[in-house]
Amino acid sequence: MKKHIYIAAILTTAFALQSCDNKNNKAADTNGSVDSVTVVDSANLTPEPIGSPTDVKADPGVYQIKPLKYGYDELASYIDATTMETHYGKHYLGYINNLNKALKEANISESNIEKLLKNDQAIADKAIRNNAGGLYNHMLYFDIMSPTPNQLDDKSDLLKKINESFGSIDELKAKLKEAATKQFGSGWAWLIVKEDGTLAVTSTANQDNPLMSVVEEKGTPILGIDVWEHAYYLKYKNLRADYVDAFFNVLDWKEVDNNYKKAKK
Ligand code: MN3
Repeated sequence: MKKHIYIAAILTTAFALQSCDNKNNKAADTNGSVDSVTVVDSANLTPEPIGSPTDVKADPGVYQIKPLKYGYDELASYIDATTMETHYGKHYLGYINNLNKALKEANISESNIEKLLKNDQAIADKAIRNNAGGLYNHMLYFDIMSPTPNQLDDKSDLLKKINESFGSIDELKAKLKEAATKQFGSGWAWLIVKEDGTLAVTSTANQDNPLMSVVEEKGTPILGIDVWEHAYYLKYKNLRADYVDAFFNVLDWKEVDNNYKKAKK
């Protein structure tokens, strides 16, 4: 028995030494010139953004694209540049061009997006419903994000209202995260101001919007989280909740506060 343990110990030591030797060889190879292993920097795997947001222009029509206030790569710690470029320069732009086309076909010239969303006759047209929602929702989404986000002022009416309605900012965030993760398939999670002035957390499917009469809970959106996979899949894959946490890190509460002030008027 003792002999077996002794042999096992020798074999284990020999294996450990061999393994150590392999590691040393690998280290030597990395420093050497012929068989050196190229260390791949994962950052280099992300393609460079093709262009600049200022190059993105909608086709002639009633609506034009709203300029992005930051570069595609400026939110990169939380939302990668490729996602931002595709989202702003392809998806958002697509909604605008398709809306202009649909309006032209329907012979509608309403140039106020809020009024268009509230116009039941216009929204009965599926192309107008999807693309007018797409335009408004993305305009809001890109506007409330920032590489240098502000928190709410302690004395702001919005913070008081949030504390009254949800208990705290953190409890509001938990509610928004729940709405965002529970939304089945593509859609949006919202913080809205209802007609009676109260705040509510809601969600809508596809590109529907709380200003439309077709949604369950109506109101004016002041914060919107895009939960379509195109908003997060490259970096977060199926982990929508992680993307929502990341979104809160680039959410500029000063913009949400501005939206709140406008919604109250
Ligand atoms: Mn989107």
